[in-house]
Amino acid sequence: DRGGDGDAGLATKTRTRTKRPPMYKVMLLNDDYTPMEFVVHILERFFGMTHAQAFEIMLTVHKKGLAVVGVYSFEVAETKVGQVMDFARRHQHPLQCTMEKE
Ligand code: TYC
Repeated sequence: DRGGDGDAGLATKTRTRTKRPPMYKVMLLNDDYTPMEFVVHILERFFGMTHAQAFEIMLTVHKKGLAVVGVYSFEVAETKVGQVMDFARRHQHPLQCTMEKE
């Protein structure tokens, strides 16, 4: 049986907690140098947004300083952050992308 009776055979119930995995917000940060169109391109390419959605989120980051661009499992969030940081670095833009537990 399951339960802490030292296997005297008494059926004591132990509750099994099913925890949802934690989710992670992926955020883009504003800066003064990365071109707006480059940010729009990133949002289309790595976050599956339409051009209109991407433009809107880019403007939010530009005006507010940052925005959440998606919420994912740890592994997916880590991959997205890596893809954005690599792509920005390859194009010599200072764009920053970070993740944070929800
Ligand atoms: N502020 C940038 C500009 O004026 C545009 C920008 C938007 C940069 C979003 C980064 O995450 C960003 N060219």
